[in-house]
Amino acid sequence: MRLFLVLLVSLLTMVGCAKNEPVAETKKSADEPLKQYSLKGEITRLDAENKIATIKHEQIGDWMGAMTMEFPVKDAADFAKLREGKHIQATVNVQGLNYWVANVQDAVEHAAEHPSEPAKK
Ligand SMILES: [Cu+2]
Repeated sequence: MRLFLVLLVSLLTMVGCAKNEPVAETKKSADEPLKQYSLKGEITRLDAENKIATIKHEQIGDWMGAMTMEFPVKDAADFAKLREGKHIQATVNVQGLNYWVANVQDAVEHAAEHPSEPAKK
């Protein structure tokens, strides 16, 4: 009986350890649902080595207000479309704490608004 208890305790300990493996940190963002927002802004700086664009952007849905910040651009073809001073529209993918820009296009003139876009909360 005592042997059984010892085995049970060590088994439980192992299970406990397995649960606490450091997978949690990387898993967190990947498990989050992917959200997509449309972005409009002007490229103010490009870091070709790290494929990071600094974009002075307008309000991005309910994600963030207008500001200038750096965005990773994962796709090389998208990054190749970027020029400093250029106005673009694109999609911002947001997943947990990660975000990146995709679907880069030349900005459409200001007349085109987004009346069909529902207010998401
Ligand atoms: Cu921002």
